[in-house]
Amino acid sequence: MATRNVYLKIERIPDYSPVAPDMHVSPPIVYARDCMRNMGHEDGKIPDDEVAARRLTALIYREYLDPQYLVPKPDKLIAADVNEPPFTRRVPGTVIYARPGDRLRIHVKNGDVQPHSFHLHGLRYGIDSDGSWPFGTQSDDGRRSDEICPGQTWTYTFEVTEETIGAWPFHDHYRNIGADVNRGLFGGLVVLREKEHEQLSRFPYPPEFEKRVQEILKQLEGRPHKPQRTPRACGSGEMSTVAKAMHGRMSMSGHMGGGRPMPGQAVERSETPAELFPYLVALEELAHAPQPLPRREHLLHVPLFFHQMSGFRGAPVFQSAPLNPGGNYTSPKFTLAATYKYICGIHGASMAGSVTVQPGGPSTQTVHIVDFAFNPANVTVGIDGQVTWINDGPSQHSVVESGGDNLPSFCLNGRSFVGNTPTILAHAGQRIRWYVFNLDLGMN
Ligand SMILES: [Cu+2]
Repeated sequence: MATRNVYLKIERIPDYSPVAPDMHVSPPIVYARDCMRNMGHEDGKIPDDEVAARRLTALIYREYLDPQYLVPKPDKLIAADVNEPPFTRRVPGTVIYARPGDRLRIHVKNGDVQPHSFHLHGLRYGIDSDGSWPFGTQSDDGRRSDEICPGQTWTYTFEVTEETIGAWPFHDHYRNIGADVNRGLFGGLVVLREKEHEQLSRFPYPPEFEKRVQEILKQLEGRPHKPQRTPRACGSGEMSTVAKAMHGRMSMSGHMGGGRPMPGQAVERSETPAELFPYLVALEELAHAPQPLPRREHLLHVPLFFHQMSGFRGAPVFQSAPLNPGGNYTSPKFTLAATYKYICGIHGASMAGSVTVQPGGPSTQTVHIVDFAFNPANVTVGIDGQVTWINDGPSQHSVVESGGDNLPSFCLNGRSFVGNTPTILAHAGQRIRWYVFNLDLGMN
């Protein structure tokens, strides 16, 4: 059997909206669409408050090309999906193609702040590669197959045989599997005969790009490694809310490397070596550009995942700038029935209020801000209503919606509503093969 190594890293995608996964898009991609013009979307668009209400911190298995997890694999999930976001903002993270005769060694590194695992259906494996908690195994150094702690890695081994030709899902199987699968922590493995691999689309790297990257990776291999910080033991307590918020902000800054690990931050950010930096920047840019469609005589491979996306929403649905005395702020139009809690961004949760949006409510409401309260603290508006805050106090204040559970979304490949979901562009007469994965666990 030929051994093939696959490198997956569990990573978060902050502020992911299944109706607008990527903010930096260029035509033909247009997100926040509903081409079926469902209720509330009669103009074919999804309003801003709904785009925000569907946001969550997504989790994915991102595939890398090297054992140091430095260079992400940029290939699209569906080459012919003209709506697919780049690998940086994509759910699920990857689809792996294998062939009979492969011995797959899937190295899973946990870059999240909670433990996770990896569980694959369909292929043959030993008990050390099952990954379903609490039936895992433990290595001599204390790592577990069913509980990969933040910063740790586990290697799962699978044998690919003739009988396993087909499409198989994988997903996190640590404790609360519903919650993490519903954040995007799943993917697919497709076993194809050798000859079918020739027609798989590949990422259009510029000439010499791959060669140069491989050379740099090779040089880096010889370099002495910085001592790894001992990964924090599982069950040693959750991160504080502040540490979590700091971690979130750090990952949102989008810089590769540079930042020093913050106190309380469970995951060490691997520092991107300077030599690689321009290549990774170029890779991201290329992945944002439209890519050539597969040739007419090639079969289109279309892996499609049905699933839900639900989880914690960190990004506020509404938020003012700091308001000087006498200043005011008007919310966006609220199009969804919901209750939003908010606080003063300057003085914190001791100044709190709520906005309830319900059909039949008034179209406007005014809230007076004084030192140190919102008056009235709780207001109700109708659909398409707006709230205006006026700072009547002597101090500066602000209005920040405090987040909570998101509005759950039914998705195809991490995206919701026609116009955002996969849009397959094929040549007349071209054959399409659909691989359909049902990851809808029906748990909420
Ligand atoms: Cu205040």
